[in-house]
Amino acid sequence: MKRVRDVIGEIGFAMPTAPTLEIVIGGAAVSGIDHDEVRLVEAAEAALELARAERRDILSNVSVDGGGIDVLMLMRELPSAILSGQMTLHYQPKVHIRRQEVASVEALVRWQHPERGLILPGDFIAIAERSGAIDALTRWTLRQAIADQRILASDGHIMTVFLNISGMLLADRAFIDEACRLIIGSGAKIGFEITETAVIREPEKAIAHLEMLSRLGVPIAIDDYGAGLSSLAYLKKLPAGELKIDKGFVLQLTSSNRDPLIVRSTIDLAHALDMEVTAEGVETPAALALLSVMGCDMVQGYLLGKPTSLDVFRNYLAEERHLGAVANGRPTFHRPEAFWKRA
Ligand code: G
Ligand code: MN
Repeated sequence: MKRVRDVIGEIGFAMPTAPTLEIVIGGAAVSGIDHDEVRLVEAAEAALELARAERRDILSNVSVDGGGIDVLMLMRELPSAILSGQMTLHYQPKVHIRRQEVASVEALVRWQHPERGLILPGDFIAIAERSGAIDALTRWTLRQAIADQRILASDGHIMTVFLNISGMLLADRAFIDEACRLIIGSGAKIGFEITETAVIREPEKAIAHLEMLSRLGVPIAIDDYGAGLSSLAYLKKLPAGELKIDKGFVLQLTSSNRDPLIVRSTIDLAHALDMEVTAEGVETPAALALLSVMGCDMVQGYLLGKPTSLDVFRNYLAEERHLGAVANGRPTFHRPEAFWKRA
């Protein structure tokens, strides 16, 4: 069935001091009919945010293949894009259910391409790994996250910023040494999210490096649990304090028969291993309520907060503190759509 939903665009208005109306358009397009609509809307919103900031129209192409992402061209452009400031970090909160507070935050890298618009990590991380640019990209990410963590701390929000680390780098001693040096040297609270697949490539080295990081006080979270080749043997061996259940099990939590059983038993398993559990992809109050009853510790997802620029995230935290003070412990994390559209 062909759906006429190939382009989702939004129109924003910006009023400069002179009483003229200025219109900017941000939009995202994908070719073909088999696509992730959530991702498309997120790309459209990010394009609009950039369109407002730069006061020009931005259209981003989020096609995975065959629709314009030229792998070779991206591979060639990536090193200079890292150096010339085209990368940005977006931040998505992890909210602690019982404590009713933002416990930590995940940094997600985005490529703000001058012609192609926003490119999401799914489209360039594999390219970066293949071309060797992943090392420079992750070093940039780490430095930026350290600087941003210091800004959050100076606002009074002392929280760990978690980065996603590729399996290739986890086995790379030079990278790990540099990461330890930067983290210890800055005193910033930085954590790493790793997938089990990342460990499977070179398990001995990866586990030894993770143990080294953990001894230095860098928290480790296992990301996308259940999505790939999850192995109980690795779960036992990894020095991780947090297990993140993949959004694939959470998005249909309240409409599926099996997902609640899988999520429930994963929460119990992680707790038995002394880990805290984060559910990714929490989009509805019903899912949040069920996870809370199941004893899940933290939640992350569009219901609590979308990935946004550092400034929007700082506003979210400032507003959270303000709303929390007047709400007497009631959950205040939900924001109306308009909140995310403010630049
Ligand atoms: O692999 P990882 O789990 O780190 O992926 C994070 C990505 O998941 C983000 O880039 C974001 O686009 C997406 N995401 C975050 N929250 C939600 C959510 O509530 N629903 C859906 N469908 N995707 C989400
Ligand atoms: Mn992650």
